[in-house]
Amino acid sequence: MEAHYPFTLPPLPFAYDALLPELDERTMHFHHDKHFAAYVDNLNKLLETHPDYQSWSLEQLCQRWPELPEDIRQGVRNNAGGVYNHDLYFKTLAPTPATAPSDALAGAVARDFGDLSALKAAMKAAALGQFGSGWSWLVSDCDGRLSVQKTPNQDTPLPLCPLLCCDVWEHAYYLQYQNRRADYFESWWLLVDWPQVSQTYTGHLSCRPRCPQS
Ligand code: MN3
Repeated sequence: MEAHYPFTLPPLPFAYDALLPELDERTMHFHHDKHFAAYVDNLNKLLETHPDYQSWSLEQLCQRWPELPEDIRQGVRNNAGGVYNHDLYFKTLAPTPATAPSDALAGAVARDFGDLSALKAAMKAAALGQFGSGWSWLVSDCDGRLSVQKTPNQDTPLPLCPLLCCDVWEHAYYLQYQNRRADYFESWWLLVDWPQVSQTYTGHLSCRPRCPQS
């Protein structure tokens, strides 16, 4: 993702039919080319007329939207979040067969959840417990402690470090799964790119860009 305005839509990192049978081509086209693209376009349109904020990074926009002028505040909150969340969502999906977390991440999962199936159960409970549209997250704090969160709409869990997210907006699954959010979650879980999630975790631990200096 670009550091600041103008933001660009990252290409889907795999073929549109690469996630079959778990996620179908039509869902990928609508989700990436229409929904994700719209968040990018809308965010750019909002910032186009506000040059003072064009140097803000995506993460700054996601966290500091309450400081913005009233006419773009809610729009930036929704669309910067939409860009941030979808960037991570597509980046952490992989067409390859199930892979495992790195030793570092697996150790943290064991410490903070017990095992991977307990983490899955926690993320599933967050996904199904999110009323209406939103997200289920695996996040790390500054000390590398993991937790699961849910956020409504396009809110992010920043400044906690997001490692993995499941989009539970109906647009993420309705074409293929209709109202069966639990079935969609089970399929999504099979597609998690654990090497990518592990790399984000390791990178977070080595630079901890969001931690206050102690
Ligand atoms: Mn979505």
